[in-house]
Amino acid sequence: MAAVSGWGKLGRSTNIAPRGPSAYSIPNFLRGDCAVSDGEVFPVFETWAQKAHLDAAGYEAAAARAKTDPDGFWREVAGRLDWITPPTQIKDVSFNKSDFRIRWFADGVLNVSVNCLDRHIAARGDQTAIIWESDDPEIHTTLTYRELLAEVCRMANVLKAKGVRKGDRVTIYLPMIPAAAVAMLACARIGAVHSVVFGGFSPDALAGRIQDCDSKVVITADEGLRGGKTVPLKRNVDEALKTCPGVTDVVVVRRTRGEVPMTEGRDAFYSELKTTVADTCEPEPMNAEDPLFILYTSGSTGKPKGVLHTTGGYLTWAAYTHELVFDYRPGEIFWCTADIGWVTGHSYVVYGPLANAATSLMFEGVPNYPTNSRFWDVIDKHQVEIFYTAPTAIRALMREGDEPVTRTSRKSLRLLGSVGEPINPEAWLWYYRVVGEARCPIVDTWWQTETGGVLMSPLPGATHMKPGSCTKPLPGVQPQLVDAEGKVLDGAVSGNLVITDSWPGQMRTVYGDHERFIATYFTTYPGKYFTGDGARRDEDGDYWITGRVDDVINVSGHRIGTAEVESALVANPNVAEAAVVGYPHPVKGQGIYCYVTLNADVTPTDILEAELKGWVRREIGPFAAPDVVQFAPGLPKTRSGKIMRRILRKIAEDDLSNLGDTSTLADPSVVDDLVKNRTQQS
Ligand code: 6R9
Repeated sequence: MAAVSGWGKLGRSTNIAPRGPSAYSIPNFLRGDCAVSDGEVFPVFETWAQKAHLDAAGYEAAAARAKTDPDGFWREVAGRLDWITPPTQIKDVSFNKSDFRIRWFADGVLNVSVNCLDRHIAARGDQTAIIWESDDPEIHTTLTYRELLAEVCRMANVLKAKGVRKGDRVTIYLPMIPAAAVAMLACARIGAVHSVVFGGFSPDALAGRIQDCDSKVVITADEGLRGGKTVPLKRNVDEALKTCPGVTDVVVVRRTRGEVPMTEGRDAFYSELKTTVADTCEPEPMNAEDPLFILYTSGSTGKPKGVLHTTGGYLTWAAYTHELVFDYRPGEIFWCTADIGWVTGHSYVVYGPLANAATSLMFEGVPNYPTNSRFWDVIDKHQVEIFYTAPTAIRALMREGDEPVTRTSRKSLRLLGSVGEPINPEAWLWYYRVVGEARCPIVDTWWQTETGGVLMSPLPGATHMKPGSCTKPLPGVQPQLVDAEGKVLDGAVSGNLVITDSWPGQMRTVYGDHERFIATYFTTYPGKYFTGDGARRDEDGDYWITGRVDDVINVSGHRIGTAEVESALVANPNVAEAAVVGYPHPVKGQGIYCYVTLNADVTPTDILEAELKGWVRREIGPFAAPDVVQFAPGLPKTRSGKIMRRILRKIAEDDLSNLGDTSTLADPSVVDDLVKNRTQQS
């Protein structure tokens, strides 16, 4: 059946109900308390302490100043950008409901594309801004800052010719090709607000995102190419637009040159449009608090949230953290493997690196194509110095043994990074010893779509490393652990992670639903930003993220709301009810475990199981395909009808000795059935 306004039928609508730390569904191997204990500390390399932007004393001083002289500190941080009008108002924030506001640098005026491009031209116009490594290892291209600026101006002029004006939303549905960065920067140049939708999302998911922010223009490609397989992007757009009557124009970038249908009067090829426009374009002066982009992310309710970031604070934070965390120097070759469809791609493929005059490597392919040496071959080919990827990729490659790594040189590498999910100590140590040959520090960076950039990470010249710990907050970031009732927890303890004060890169609202923004993030613990994550703090004050405490699961570093998967499942005509939980998965971190109750007249079969997995793939996207579907004649419910997810999580985790109190269930016998028929995970 057709989903409601493209979002999938909305299932539960609950506020985040934090579980106590004891209820975390975190596998033991991710807890940090297995074979490698917190005892294992890797001190700062002496050479790094000497040359890094911040050493330990510098870090302490910056953190202290951010507390005692916040305006002076943040003014200085923002001073790294070129402002048309430098801000005189620095921080204007209240997390309290009565006078809630988050404003940074509010009277400042600037343009993001100027900061990422124009200002580098005089000294670095001929430096490579983007190295594009294609899916095919034989093909790569480079764009200098001068070339990138001209291309951005052309795209900006094309958008203007399509009627796009300051404040209008533009949806970008592109593969990892330079045009993706060009499209983002072109929007920034003319003050349009981009919404990048990951190319792995289904037409239905794309439609929901287009409708929610009411984009009139969509930028896409004929097809994507990953691991030798094509992705039908334009066809997906055509499908999505059947329910998006507001879209007037589709700009199609040619990637594979595959045959795609073009709708007369709506669709046009970028290669033709760009010959009709100039390669210069006046940048739009933007207020610091004008929106820069919207990025949809999963929460604990069915409908993804349009996380809105603004101009001055976001760029300040992306640039500052990129320099500090990676100890970045202009001209170094930086590779973040994230797709631009996720926040990591926004902040550390495009905005942070380009604001800092980096050479940013953009990779179209996948880690295991054509061989398991691909990452390391690319590092050698382009002499990459800083490499930033996700634990799931590290775990997958680790399984293939050391040889695909050790047969490459990797001599250019000097720093490694990890992001997206907790990294288990085994994977950390393999990354450290085999990939980095014990000579590259690892920065385990904890952050979120909502935070704009890194909030906690070791700094290579300042902080010791512990496998599995994101260690300390960056200067100006104030984490706190609280219990389920909001009591502040001190010392070495586990709890729910909140941030007590703002930082410039913080999201400003949920697009179109400010109430939801406040309800989601600031009411569970009034006056504090609730991250949705649980964490442990050890005796040294180092933080260990234990994972989500809400109904969000993290599959290969992709955030998926269990409610989204449930909504997709119940939209299937055979399904009466569904409950979805995460369970430990050796490569993906978490896998998707679905309990499905079928309609009375439907017989459970292997074919139906496969059909439901395929159904979710199509409804949301391939990355959300269930790992396990268990048919359940009944779900464990309280007498008031609430599904007891705690029990479902325990069964999925195969932790049967610890099902807890089932006496409050309306029908305790359903649990026996679920346990008896528990599906063995692959
Ligand atoms: C940047 C990004 C955010 C969620 C976050 C947390 C998990 C991210 C992590 C980490 C442990 C790290 N997460 N980095 N957990 N250690 N270094 O991933 O944004 O897609 O919004 O996901 O990812 O659970 O809350 P996003």
